[in-house]
Amino acid sequence: MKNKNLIPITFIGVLILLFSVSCGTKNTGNQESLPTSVACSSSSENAATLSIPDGTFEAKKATAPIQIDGCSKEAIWADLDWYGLNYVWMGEPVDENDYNGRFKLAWDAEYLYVLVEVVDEYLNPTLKNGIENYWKGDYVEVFIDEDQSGGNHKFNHQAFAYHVSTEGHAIDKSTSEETIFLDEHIQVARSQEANKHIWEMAIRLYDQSFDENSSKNIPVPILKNKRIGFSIGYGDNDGNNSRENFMGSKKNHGVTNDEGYINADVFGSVLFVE
Ligand SMILES: [Ca+2]
Ligand SMILES: [Ca+2]
Ligand SMILES: [Ca+2]
Ligand SMILES: [Ca+2]
Repeated sequence: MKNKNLIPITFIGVLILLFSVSCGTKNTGNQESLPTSVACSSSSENAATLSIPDGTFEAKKATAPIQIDGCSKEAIWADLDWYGLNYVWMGEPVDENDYNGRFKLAWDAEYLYVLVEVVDEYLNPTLKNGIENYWKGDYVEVFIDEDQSGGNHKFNHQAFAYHVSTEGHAIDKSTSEETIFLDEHIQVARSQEANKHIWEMAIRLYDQSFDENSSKNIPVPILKNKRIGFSIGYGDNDGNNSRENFMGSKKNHGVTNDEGYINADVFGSVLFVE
């Protein structure tokens, strides 16, 4: 007797295989670089790229779920203009093959969503030489100050400087001055098409009561018209065992443009709008 389930199961298997080739999977760590030549970008060629010197941005409310898979297929990503991620914070000016970056922002009650598109001719694993080198790139750095209080946050959690690694970790300093993973704060997935890299992230907001030794931390819900402290940067390592460039979303980011990991006063902001 023929197995009537054979065709549907085979069909579903093919669908799963196709999906796994075209997109990455949601993860919070240990992600390898995805295959090249994936085609999962939205068509937003006509979108403008806005450079905003004082780093004040708006995030638009998502009315449909956003899947963190490194693919910008969701309709909202095609709707939004880009923000430039090209202020030189450290290093020499770059040509557009070495580096060019831009990003989009969306939100719902649970997450700030960030879509980062970076042209980078060489992607270096962030943690190749161990956790002590987490800031040496390549990585995306997301600065969040949930209550926009400003002030020192180097070894406390009233604000965060998440170093999001190529492996999918969110890294910052603990109150005991150790380097730790805060992977529950950020889901991230990447995709790559030739030298263009997409980093899609969903970020939970935590306030100063966050305790790295507790498993019972409660994220702060996001509300319309709320404004938070925010900046974003990219550390570009092209194989010379160092961060050759640090590029950012805001023209000035404090002393030598490298104060964000200590002082939330220098952050720009995001306003959550509908
Ligand atoms: Ca997606
Ligand atoms: Ca580069
Ligand atoms: Ca704060
Ligand atoms: Ca690089």
